[in-house]
Amino acid sequence: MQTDVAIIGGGPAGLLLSQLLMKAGIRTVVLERKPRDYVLSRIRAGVLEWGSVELLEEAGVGDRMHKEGQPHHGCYLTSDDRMIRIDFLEGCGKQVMVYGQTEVTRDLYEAQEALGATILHEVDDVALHDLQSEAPFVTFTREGAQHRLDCAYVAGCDGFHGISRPSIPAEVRQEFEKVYPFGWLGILSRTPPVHEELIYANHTRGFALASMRNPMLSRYYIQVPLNDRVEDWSDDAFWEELRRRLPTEVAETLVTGPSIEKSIAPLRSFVCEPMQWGRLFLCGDAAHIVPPTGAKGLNLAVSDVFYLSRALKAQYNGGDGTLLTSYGADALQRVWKAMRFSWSMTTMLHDFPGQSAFDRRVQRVELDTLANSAAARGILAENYTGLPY
Ligand code: RFL
Ligand code: PHB
Repeated sequence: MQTDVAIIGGGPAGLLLSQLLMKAGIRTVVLERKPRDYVLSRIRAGVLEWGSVELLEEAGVGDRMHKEGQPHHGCYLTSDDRMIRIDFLEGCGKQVMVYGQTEVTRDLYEAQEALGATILHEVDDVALHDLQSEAPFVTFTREGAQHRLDCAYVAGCDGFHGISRPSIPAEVRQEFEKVYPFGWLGILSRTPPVHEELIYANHTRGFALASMRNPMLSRYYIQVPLNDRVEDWSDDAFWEELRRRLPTEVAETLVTGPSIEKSIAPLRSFVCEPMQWGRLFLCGDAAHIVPPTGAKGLNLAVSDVFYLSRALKAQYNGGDGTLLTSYGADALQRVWKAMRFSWSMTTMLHDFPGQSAFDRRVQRVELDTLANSAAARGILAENYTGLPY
């Protein structure tokens, strides 16, 4: 088997890259470890920066997003009963789109099918070879048989636990990591969202987030200790705890119902440098992880794909390899800004075990600054809606 770009991983990063490259006449093969239904059953991100919206439009998957997604012009940060609105339009003239990652992935699968893409599911034992040469190749097994895929470039889009990042020799890689001492327990329920905008709630009992997917589908999260298990949390216990952490006037309007998904995600900041080695280029969670507090994970995967698709198109369409050489450096500049933002949102809004009275006062001053300074709200709005590519 032969192609131009071998893409490891059929999550949002891999599918979007394949879609943009195929539209430019560049051949791709996507290798995905899981069945398609499994990939589509993962409930993850919910907020798209406007730059992500525009790249999805360019990829030809904007129609359903514009029909079913909800543009949001602001969000709230709250602390006990105090509500601070961050007006995105006033702060930076931009907005975000609330449209679930599950829907983005589904749209991409359908668009890929329409283009006749080669997406191989349930592949195992993927291994990358000769990445420093001009003729790298990928080996894998599928349905019991061994296969070899020859290519010119490999895109590592296989998430945090994939094989691409560890294919860069350990002595070349530098990894930066911060693990947070809590997780997020999230539920999805067929209930109307408690508020028309997202609410990020700081509370002495711990952080909470009220988000949504559509007018009859809500997504809520509460901060929980790392050793809590999903089985420890009944739906009733979840709703009671969420209610306590939201401002009273909001909590009073909360509509509850059975959860249709419930899971705990740990929080971590992680960056691998470099993001490229020879002919291997890492994209998305394969190269970096952010805590979800800034809604940046999926959006960073999309901006990496922007830089890599642009570089590959320049190489294939005009023989110019400059952007490929600078891919990692270009992507990392934006990655580190999102790292800082996600870390600062996480630090400002969560209750850290053992947090001192000093730390609490500093959190309070940060929230005061947002309440009192249009400039501070502008900076938050700029980062939340997405810095320019
Ligand atoms: P993905 O989505 O993890 O996709 C990687 C794909 O690669 C496949 N794969 C392999 N395929 C072949 N061979 C191998 N050896 C392979 N190993 C792995 C996997 O099966 C998978 O299909 O990475 P991608 O495309 O970079 O996209 C990144 C986003 O998915 C991610 O940043 C966000 O979902 C992060 N994230 C969240 N971000 C937000 O902005 N808001 C959220 O609420 C939010 N919640 C989450 C999240 C990530 C989570 N993870 C990764 C545990 C909740 C969770 C639980
Ligand atoms: C979500 O809807 O899942 C969501 C929204 C915003 C975040 C994190 C998660 O910051």
